[in-house]
Amino acid sequence: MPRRILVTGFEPFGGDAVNPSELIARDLDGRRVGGYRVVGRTLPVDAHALPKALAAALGDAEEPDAILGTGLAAGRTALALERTAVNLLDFEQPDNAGTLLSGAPVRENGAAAYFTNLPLARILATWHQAGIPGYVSDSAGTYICNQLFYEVLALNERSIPIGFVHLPCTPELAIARGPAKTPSLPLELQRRGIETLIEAL
Ligand code: PCA
Repeated sequence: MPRRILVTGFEPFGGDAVNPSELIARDLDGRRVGGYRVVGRTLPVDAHALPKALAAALGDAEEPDAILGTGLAAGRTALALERTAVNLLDFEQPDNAGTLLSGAPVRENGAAAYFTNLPLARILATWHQAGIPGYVSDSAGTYICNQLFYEVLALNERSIPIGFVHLPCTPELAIARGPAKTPSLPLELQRRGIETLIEAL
């Protein structure tokens, strides 16, 4: 039986028509990538609903052998491999349920932060060899993506590989937001970046 990797994306938020992370997670669902069978799921941009939706996705993936979260971070210039998740929810904009959290913990009495256990240097080298621009980011922010990343790292009792990638806008999103100030990469290249990362695990 191939190993299973849970790949999560997020629904659109903040006025964007689509979220590339959702499109990629959907596209990869059920596919074989590297040594893994992908279980691709979309999560809500909703701080209160997220833990339950994550539990359901983890159930679908039946104790996955790896987890890769993905989300959109408009303004990023390339694929951003996140190193750190922090125990902080401090939103600049409400989530899709209208919740605006300030200075709240992801988990009461949780560790201040967690690091990913992915092989960052190897993934970067593999990306660059494959012509995919990517870099290591030291902050996944303090919004819903950081919440997910923190939750999956906090739950990691079996020490499986867990990572998170922030994606830039697609060209379509950049055009809608104002192309003079919004960097973008084609969805196809972003998808190949996610596949290449899974192959490098
Ligand atoms: N990006 C947001 C939440 C959902 C998403 O795709 C974030 O960076 O927190």
